[in-house]
Amino acid sequence: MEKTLVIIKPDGVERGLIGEIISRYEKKGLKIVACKMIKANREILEKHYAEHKGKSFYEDLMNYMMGGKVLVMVLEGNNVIQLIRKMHGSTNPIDADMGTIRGDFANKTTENIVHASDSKESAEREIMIWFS
Ligand code: FUP
Repeated sequence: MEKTLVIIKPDGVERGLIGEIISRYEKKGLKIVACKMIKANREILEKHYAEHKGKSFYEDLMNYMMGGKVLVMVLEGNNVIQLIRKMHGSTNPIDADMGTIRGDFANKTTENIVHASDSKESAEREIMIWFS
């Protein structure tokens, strides 16, 4: 069964949106097969966001992700990678459709509440980073 890595980012945790977000996954029939709440350090985030190193938003992104606890999960289900990306909505909340998590709850690209793997390769890599 397909798996993906999901992170509820510090603003989602701080704002008390964990229950709301997880309930959407569960209602969609997706299964949480691993879950932990941690304060991410720079080392793990550098691995996770390696593709963005050097970009203009990289430091802001790192600081934001280190600014509070995150809830990291592995979700399992049919086509879970694409489904979760659809449920999260576009990276920039201005482009995210209403009814998606970012469309409903976010107003900034940096603080966009959730992360999900974008391909099978990313999912495998990210699950190894956070749950090895
Ligand atoms: P996503 O796959 O939707 O999480 O988006 P990306 O991998 O492109 O970006 C990762 C994170 O970097 C985003 F969630 C927010 C941040 N980001 C910015 O702050 N500004 C940008 O222009 C692009 C991304």
